[in-house]
Amino acid sequence: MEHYSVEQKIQDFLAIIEAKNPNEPEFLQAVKEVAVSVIPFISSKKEYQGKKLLERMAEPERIIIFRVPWVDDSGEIQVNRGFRIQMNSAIGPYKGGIRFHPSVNLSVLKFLAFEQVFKNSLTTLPMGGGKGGADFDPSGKSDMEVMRFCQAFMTELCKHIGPETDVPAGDIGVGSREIGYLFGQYKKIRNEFSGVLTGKGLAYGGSLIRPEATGYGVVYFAEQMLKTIGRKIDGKIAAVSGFGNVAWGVIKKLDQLGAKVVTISGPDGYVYDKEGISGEKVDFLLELRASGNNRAEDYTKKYPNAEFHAGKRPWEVKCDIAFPCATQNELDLEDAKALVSNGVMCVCEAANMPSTLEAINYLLDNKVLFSPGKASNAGGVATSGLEMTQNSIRLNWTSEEVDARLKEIMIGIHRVCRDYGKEEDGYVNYVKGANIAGFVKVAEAMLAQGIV
Ligand code: NDP
Ligand code: 2IT
Repeated sequence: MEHYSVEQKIQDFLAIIEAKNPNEPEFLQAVKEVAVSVIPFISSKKEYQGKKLLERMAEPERIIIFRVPWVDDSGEIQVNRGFRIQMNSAIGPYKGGIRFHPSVNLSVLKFLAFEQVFKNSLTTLPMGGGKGGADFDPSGKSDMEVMRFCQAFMTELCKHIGPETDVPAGDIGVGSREIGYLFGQYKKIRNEFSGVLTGKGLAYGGSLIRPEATGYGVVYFAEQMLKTIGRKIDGKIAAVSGFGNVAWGVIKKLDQLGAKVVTISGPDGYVYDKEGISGEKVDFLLELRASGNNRAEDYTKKYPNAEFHAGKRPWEVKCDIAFPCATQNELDLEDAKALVSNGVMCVCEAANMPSTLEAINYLLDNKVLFSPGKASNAGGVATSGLEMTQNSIRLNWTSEEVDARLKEIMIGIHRVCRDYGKEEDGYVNYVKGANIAGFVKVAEAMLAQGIV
């Protein structure tokens, strides 16, 4: 055994995960990224050895898959597939978003639930990890179709969640409208008004700043990263992808802090606005998203000085700081090379796993400041945690109070990532730092609770 190298341990571990989870490329990608950082750490700690901690973390505690039948506006019956992955409850009730998108499948939700466990641990709040969703495509659906779908989805999901068990929230395709319909149906069936969901409207238990929180948190994190090299957000050129909830929050805060945001993107291509997306243009992003067209190109109808690049990603534009805010694997090796050759200093992930493993390794090798989503986008779920606290104490905090707590949490996450991720030459590997720091709290709780 003494010649059993760490490299070999990683290979053997991944071979088992791969055999157990065939046809799940996104899940394997997420596990691999964590294993490469965490297995060497486990090997260096006697108390963690032989406990199968990572093996246990990579196996969901429970997966619920269910039929979601509903009737569309033309009277036709539609059948979708619903999921909830209850990944790990060692440090608190399962917590994580719900995604409605045609690309949703078991692999995508398992990768998201796995990431969520580490992310929630990093927030320091008592939240386990989970994720759910459906292969429902909200684009082009009427408001009443979305309502009927949400009701059908919750009719089954409500048997498996609760404020002390599992607390879902929004994600791609699930915003305040959907959370409202989901909450209404839960309350009707369970006859219980509780903090079972976060991202709720202000009138029924929501928290101020939750809509902005993911994006604001990302920029607070980027501020801390830049500070380590003596730089500021002010005056920087920023490239952003997506134009959804997270992209909006990122752009709003970057604009406030004096950066010039020059891109947004959608599934159709990207927009380059050399004058900068600021002021009323930031508010227009909300309208653009609410239109349900999913076309970034529509921005140029309102602001004709901006250019649209069909079928392309924004990473070819020269920028100082880059924020992928759309979806998984939207920044690959070629994109990473383009960013580096254009002199990017910081790539801060806002979406979940937007960069491929090859892209991450290239950015790390080139000593770019790079932060994984599980660290830099944790402000969304952290503020969900603050919403749960306000629901429990039956009080509402002011925007200033929530924002101050969010900022403090992001600074704390940055600090632990730096502490665990600092390399001999002083470069901070935030991927390693986030994985190890996120792992430790969950591991300690699991060890204390026995083999369950
Ligand atoms: P939104 O639904 O508001 O926006 C998502 C954007 O990404 C849309 O423009 C969407 O367009 C686009 N998109 C989605 N899937 C694809 C795809 N396969 N290819 C190209 N574009 C795509 O979602 P959010 O802003 O909430 O989420 C964005 C990212 O941030 C996701 O990775 C999410 O998991 C992550 N995140 C969200 C948090 C939150 O609090 N909301 C918290 C932390 C992370 P379209 O619908 O047309 O595909
Ligand atoms: O990916 C995420 O962290 C989210 N979609 C937010 C989850 C939450 O429970 O607020």
